[in-house]
Amino acid sequence: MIQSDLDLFGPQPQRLASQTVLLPGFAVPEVEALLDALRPVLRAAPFRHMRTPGGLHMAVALTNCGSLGWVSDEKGYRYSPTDPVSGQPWPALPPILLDLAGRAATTAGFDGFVPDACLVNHYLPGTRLSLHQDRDEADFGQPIVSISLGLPAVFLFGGLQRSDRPRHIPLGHGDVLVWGGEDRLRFHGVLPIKPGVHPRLGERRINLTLRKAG
Ligand code: MD3
Ligand code: FE
Repeated sequence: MIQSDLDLFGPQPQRLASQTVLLPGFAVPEVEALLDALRPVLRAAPFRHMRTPGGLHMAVALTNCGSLGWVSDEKGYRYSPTDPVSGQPWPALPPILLDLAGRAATTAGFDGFVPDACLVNHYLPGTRLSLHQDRDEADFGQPIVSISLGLPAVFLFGGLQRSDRPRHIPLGHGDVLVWGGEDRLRFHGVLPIKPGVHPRLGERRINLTLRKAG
């Protein structure tokens, strides 16, 4: 039997909410170029577990590139032009990331997105990210673009109240998610990553979120 429903052009964009679009596999053609661009970033600014204002360490390890980077310490959460570990400016945003983020945003209906910050999250199997809002950026009118690489995750897509029951959205290698407008302040998180080995990235998930922070 000939398989007639094979989707030769890949899955189509999915609107998860009025201003949230999932672009399945959007980054797949760019993965090797993205990893090549990420390598020098991670050399200059390795992943680290930041301290929370409560004095604990985050389960997710993270780093940044761009003119601003998200940091957390005993004093709170904020964006900083320098890496607190090296004392140096964060590595520059690689052009491929800027380009991919701009094209993803345009595809999702947000034209002219020029991020100045890329937060890079590193998850091992078992790592989770609890429900939160992204509210440290200067202008909530700007969208955010997220690129998932490596092991699959279940993304928790909540509402504007912490108590709104979140939907479970599977995110795979190369998937890109774009959200803005009225969805910008939705609560969200990531369930513990299931054990596994990704053929390209091994036992890890990496998520890049591109933001206009300043
Ligand atoms: C949709 N990162 O770094 S990105 C974060 O996978 C963060 O590492 C997660 O939350 C990660 O702050 C999730 C996808 C995402 C994030 C926020 C959203 C999608 C969203 C907010 C509203 C709607
Ligand atoms: Fe977030």
